[in-house]
Amino acid sequence: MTDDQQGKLEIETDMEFDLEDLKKDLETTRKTDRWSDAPADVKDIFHQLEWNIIEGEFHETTSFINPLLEAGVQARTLISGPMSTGIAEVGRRFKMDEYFLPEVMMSAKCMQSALVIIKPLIIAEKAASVGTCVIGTIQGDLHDIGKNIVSMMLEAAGFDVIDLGVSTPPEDFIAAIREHKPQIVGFSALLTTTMNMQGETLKLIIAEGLRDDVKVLVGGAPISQVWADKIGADAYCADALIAVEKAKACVGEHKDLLGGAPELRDHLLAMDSQ
Ligand code: B12
Repeated sequence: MTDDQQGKLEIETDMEFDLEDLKKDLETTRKTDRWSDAPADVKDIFHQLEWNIIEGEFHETTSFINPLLEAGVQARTLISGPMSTGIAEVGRRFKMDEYFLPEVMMSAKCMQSALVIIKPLIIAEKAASVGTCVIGTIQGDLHDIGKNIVSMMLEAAGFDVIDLGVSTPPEDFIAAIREHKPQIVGFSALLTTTMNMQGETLKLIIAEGLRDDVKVLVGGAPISQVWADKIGADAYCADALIAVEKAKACVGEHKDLLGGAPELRDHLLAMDSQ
C-alpha cells in the first residue's frame, strides 16, 4: 500500500445506532443505512470484519484490515465503523448472557490485533506538539481498548500522551502530573463498580493542590455528563473524536481558564451540540 492509497475513501460512520436494531440487522438482512456510501466490496469486508470481531476469530482479524486500507479506507473509519459495531454487539451479547467472559476476551483480542496495524497509521498523522495529556484507566479496571484509541487519536492530534495503562492508582496520576505537567488529564472507566475511582482520583488531585493546573476529561461506557458534573470533571467525552476536540479546545481557545472553572465546563459541554 502506498501512502496516497490510504485514506482516499470517505465513508460516513458517525451515526447513532440502537443495539436492538444492530442485532436485528446483523441477524437478518443487514439492509440498514450503515455504510451505504461505501463501495459494495468495501461494505462486504466491513461486514466480515464486524463478524470476525463478534465471533472472536482473532487469528484472522488482520486479514481484513490491509484489503480495506488498500481500498482507500481511512484507519479511523475502521475504528468508528465495523470495529465499533462489532464490539458493541459483543457487549450486548455479554449483557444478555448470550456470551461469557472467554468470548469477550477473544473479541477483545481481535480489536487489539487490528489496532496494532492501525496505530502507526494514525500516529503518522501527528501534528506539531500542542500540549501534554496524562491518561489512564482508573484503579480496579482493566479495560483499555477505548483508552488506547483515545490516546492514539490525541497523539495524532499533536498531544504528547503519557499513558499510565490500566488499574492506575490515584497516586500514580499525581506523580505523573508532577513529573509531566500536563494540561489535560483523562480518566477511563468501564465498570459501574469502580467508576467511583474517577471521583476519588479527582479528590486527590484537589487535595494535592493541582486542580487549577489540569483540565480533567472523563470517558468510558458507564460515564455520562451527569457523572462528570457529579464528580466535578471538566468534560465528559462520549468518544475519541469528541475527546480530541475538547482536548484541543482546552489547550487552545480555553487555555487561560483554570481546571475546574465553571465557564470551562460550560464551554466544553456546548461543544456536544455543535
Ligand atoms: C472488551 C470487554 C472486556 C475485556 C477488556 C479487554 C481490554 N483489554 O480492554 C475483558 C474480557 C478483559 C473484560 C473484563 C471484564 N468486563 Co468487560 N467488557 C468489554 C466490552 C465488551 C467492550 C469494551 C470496549 O472495549 N469497547 C470498545 C471501546 C472502543 O469503547 P469504550 O471503551 O467505551 O471507549 C470509547 C468511549 O467510551 C470513550 N472513552 C473511553 N475511555 C475514555 C477515556 C477518556 C479520558 C476519554 C476522554 C474518553 C474515553 O472513547 C472511546 C473510543 O471512542 C464491554 C461492553 C461495553 N458496552 O462497553 C464490557 C463491559 C464493560 N464489561 C463488563 C464486565 C462486567 C466485565 C468484568 C467484571 C467481567 C467479569 N465477570 O470478570 C471484567 C472486569 C475486569 C476488570 N477488573 O476490569 C460490563 C460492565 C458492566 C458494569 N455495569 O459495570 C460491560 C459493560 C459488559 C456488559 N454489558 O455487561 N471486558
